[in-house]
Amino acid sequence: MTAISAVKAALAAQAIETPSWAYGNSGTRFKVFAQPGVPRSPQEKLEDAAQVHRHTGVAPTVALHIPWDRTDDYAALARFAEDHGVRLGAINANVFQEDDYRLGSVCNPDPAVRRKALDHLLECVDIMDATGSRDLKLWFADGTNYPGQDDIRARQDRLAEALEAVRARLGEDQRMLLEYKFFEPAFYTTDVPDWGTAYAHCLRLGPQAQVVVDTGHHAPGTNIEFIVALLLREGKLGGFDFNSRFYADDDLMVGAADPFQLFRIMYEVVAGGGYGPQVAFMLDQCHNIEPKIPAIIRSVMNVQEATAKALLVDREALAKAQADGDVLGSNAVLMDAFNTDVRPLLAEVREEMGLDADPVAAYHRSGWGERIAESRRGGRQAGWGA
Ligand code: LRH
Ligand code: MN
Ligand code: MN
Repeated sequence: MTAISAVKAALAAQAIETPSWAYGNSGTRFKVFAQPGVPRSPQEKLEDAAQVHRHTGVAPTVALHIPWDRTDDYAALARFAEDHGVRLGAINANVFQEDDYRLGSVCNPDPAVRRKALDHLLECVDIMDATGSRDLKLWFADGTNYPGQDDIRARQDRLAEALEAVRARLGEDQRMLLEYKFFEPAFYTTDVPDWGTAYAHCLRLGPQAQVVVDTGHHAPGTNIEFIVALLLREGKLGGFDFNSRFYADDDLMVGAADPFQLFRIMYEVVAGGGYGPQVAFMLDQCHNIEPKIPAIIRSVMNVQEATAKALLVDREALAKAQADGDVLGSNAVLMDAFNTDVRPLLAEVREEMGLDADPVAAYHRSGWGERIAESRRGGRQAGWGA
């Protein structure tokens, strides 16, 4: 049995990155409902992210999305973050919201559009240099809607060429994380539809290229923990975009749809040696009808709970049951951990970190929500649908 002190230390050291776009008015596809007090600038998003870290103690970094977080001086933005007790995390590129990208970005048949997209990706690496960010996160909306629309293999060649140009621009300590998504917005072919395609590109690109698993980007029934185990085994799991999906790419609170799946994923991370800074634990969510900051705090807590359960798995007992071919016994070991109520343990961890045992209640008591509703007028849409 893992010593409880080691479990607590591992939980206290966890780092979950929150996305800047979750703080703004954003929602994936339909109406975006405006909320009072939403940030009007990247700085205000960082102020909100700082509240999440202040109450949870495990959300020290914030991912940016360019151009949603465009600003004149990224080094100054990084200093602003630090002054507020957080740091800037992954830089998310965006080559999917301009008219030029109707037929794709880096896979577009038009070399001028490909150049424009590549220039944006390279600009994102410049931004990383200024912010001190380690990771560039790449998601491409590229694909085709109709059979025959474009040449599938030529598009892969164009993709490989752009990725190689980005890789060549990375600094020694920087990485590129390639995200896949099985459909949408393209419906016939998607240029990076699955982990296999992302893996094949990352393998060619070398050690600085890693796959990122967005938990919302799979067909129903996909065994995501298998993908996680395999990528970790190959040294190619760069990180997660955590969220929940009931149907497609819903971007709902992680752990809301299927906490058991989240536990199974975290167990593979822990068992595969991926619980550390080499795997980035990022949220990629939007909060359209629910208050945003408490929703992000809740999401962080959901990841913590799944992690605590994964850390509590009695690995020795499990290995023994597996070696004995004890099907029910090994399953019972995992289920015992999953069925443990870890909330008291996490409350203790928080108190030992000098935090309130209940981050959501502490946030509500702080009055931050009321203060920003009063002081920030005219918050703008900050992401999808912008
Ligand atoms: C695409 C995606 C990708 C984007 C983010 C806003 O669906 O998951 O990570 O950058 O949403
Ligand atoms: Mn994502
Ligand atoms: Mn997504």
